[in-house]
Amino acid sequence: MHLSEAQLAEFDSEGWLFLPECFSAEEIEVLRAEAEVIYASGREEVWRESTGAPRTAFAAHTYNEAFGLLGRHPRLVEPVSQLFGEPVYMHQFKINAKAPFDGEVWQWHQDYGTWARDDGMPEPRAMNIAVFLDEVMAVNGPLMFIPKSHRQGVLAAGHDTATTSYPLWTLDKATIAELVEEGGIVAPTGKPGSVLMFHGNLVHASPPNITPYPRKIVYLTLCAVSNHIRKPTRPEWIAHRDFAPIEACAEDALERYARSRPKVAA
Ligand SMILES: O=C(O)CCC(=O)C(=O)O
Repeated sequence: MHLSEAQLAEFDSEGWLFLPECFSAEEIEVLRAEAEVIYASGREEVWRESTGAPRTAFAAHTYNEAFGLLGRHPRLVEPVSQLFGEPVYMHQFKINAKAPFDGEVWQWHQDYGTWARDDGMPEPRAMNIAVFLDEVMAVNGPLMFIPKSHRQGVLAAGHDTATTSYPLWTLDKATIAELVEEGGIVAPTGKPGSVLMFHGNLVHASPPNITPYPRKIVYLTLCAVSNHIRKPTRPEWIAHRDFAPIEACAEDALERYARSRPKVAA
């Protein structure tokens, strides 16, 4: 998938891009079913909320065939390589659950703040490209972005290890109020299969999900190969050490896998 000049200009100006319904219902259905199996497993890579509900599952592309294909999918890998002008490797891979009723907040933060401080990533030449596995609605804990905030560079942050089970470098209220004054807040919503990509310095958050509606999103954190991390402090399954360029799978690989595999009970 190739980004147009207009999309590149929009990304540069706003810091994010929404690409509606890039994956078919058949491709998404297999990923959704596999995600539930992973959440129900006792794997150490599945991080939980204080209630025990799943919060995120790391590194599923390394042990699950369907997510392995998604992690190499040309619809995700190509636009990010295009933006960076070089091949990319997988820095992090996670399936965030934002579970019905129990999905907790993700505080205001910049992703690159964590990649730089915790992983020793030299430059913000990495970004999340996310695939909606469920419909993302205004009410079920959508991602919220402060448009244009990626132009601020790395902002001062504090290491919050208390608010949720997942430590994060978060921004203070005064900084958020100032940025919102300028850029406002947007919360992109859309059908399963839609894709969101956003700059590593774009300030974002998501509120708790107190509804019965699920809101699973898969995040591929793709990093320019020359920008690989230098000083990792987190486990390999959170900040990967395999800096080999991703070789994209065939355009229809996930679709063929979905058609060939036996049904997984959700
Ligand atoms: O999935 C979410 O709601 C937020 C995830 C997020 O902010 C992140 O991965 O940096």
